[in-house]
Amino acid sequence: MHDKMKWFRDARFGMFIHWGLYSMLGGHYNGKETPDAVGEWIMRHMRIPLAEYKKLAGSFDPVRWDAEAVVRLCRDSGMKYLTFTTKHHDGFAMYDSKVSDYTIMHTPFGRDILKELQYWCGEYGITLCLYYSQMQDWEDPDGDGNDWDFDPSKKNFEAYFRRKVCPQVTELLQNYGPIGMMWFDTPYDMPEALCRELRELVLSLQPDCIINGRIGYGLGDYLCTGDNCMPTRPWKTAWELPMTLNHTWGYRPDDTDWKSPSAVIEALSQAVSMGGNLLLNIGPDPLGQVPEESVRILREVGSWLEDFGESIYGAGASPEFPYCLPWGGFTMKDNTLYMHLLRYPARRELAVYGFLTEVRSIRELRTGKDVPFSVFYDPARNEKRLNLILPDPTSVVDTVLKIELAGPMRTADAPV
Ligand code: JFZ
Repeated sequence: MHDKMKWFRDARFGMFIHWGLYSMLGGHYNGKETPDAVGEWIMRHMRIPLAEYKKLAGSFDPVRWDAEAVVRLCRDSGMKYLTFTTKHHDGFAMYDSKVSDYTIMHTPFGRDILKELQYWCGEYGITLCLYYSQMQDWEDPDGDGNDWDFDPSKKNFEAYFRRKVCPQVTELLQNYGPIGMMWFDTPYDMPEALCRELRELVLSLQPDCIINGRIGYGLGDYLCTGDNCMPTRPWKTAWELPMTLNHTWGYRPDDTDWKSPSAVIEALSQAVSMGGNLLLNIGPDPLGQVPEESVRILREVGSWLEDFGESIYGAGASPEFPYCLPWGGFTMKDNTLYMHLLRYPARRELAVYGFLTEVRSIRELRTGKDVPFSVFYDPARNEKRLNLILPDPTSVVDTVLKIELAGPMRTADAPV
């Protein structure tokens, strides 16, 4: 059977790009700082009049933008898909939209960067996905969220939906080739009937396009966690965690509190061990450049993936163990288990309790070196455990051991 979710489950790691007019402000307007951590909400958080904010388009000229470099960074970082903000809450189209003049084509730059991304994603084998803010639109008088330029009591959301959302989503799915996924956002109290209509529209244009959970009302093909929220245990359904590298999605030069490459690798490995994906954000600056720190972090993640990617791509969660695993967690692919040693134990003998399946071999993933092991059974306690003698770590973040099983993985049930 054709499974349109397969590429998504196999990919595990994607690049989020938040880029728009807000990137030009970098969290500051008229000498004042926006009150919230995120930069892309500045128009609403500072109640910037639409007429003022729109002027930004008149000087949007990101001459350093290099779509190929960005897509290559995506590939070199080990990411398999790229989700681009085609229209964020500010309502500005970062592609050639004919629906209104509020687009990148009406800036000094005047290039359809989405076409460029489509081309380079094709060249580098990256699945192109599109973020689109369907409910909030601070430019449209009837869109949600702008209550300083427009009177909320006079809003006709359905009019905006038919005038802007449907035609733009149609353009996006007709003019840019096969799209892996539509990434909708902040559905709030959008009427369910319209959410259903939106889903139908997407599927009528591209039946294989998947839809994220933030379309609302459980109509998505997978669950989106809250931003930066990691589940506590494996979820059966497909899911994705959107994560920032600092504290903002849109560019903010004053936010230098970056996550370490180790923290990202840990999040990725944890996400996969719970059956999910990580969508990691970059926010290009007003000239179109990806902040240097972001590039540095991504490259380190990419270099870890070069050695240990086998434990991530196409892998998923293993059955749960009755005990927590203080050293890290497992990912699994068919009858192969990957042991992620995120907190390398000081003692070299390690026991995994409740490990029931027969083990064929254990090797350190990067070097292929054999890892000595034995299975221990304690009849009086009716308890089985796997004992290993750990090798020297081969990564300062996450050394991975590859465990070949004789059959499907089984673990002991937790006593109830
Ligand atoms: C939304 C946007 O408002 C934000 O600007 C950014 O694009 C982000 C990826 O998505 O923000 C959210 C949406 C949902 C949650 C948190 C922030 N949530 O469910 O916790």
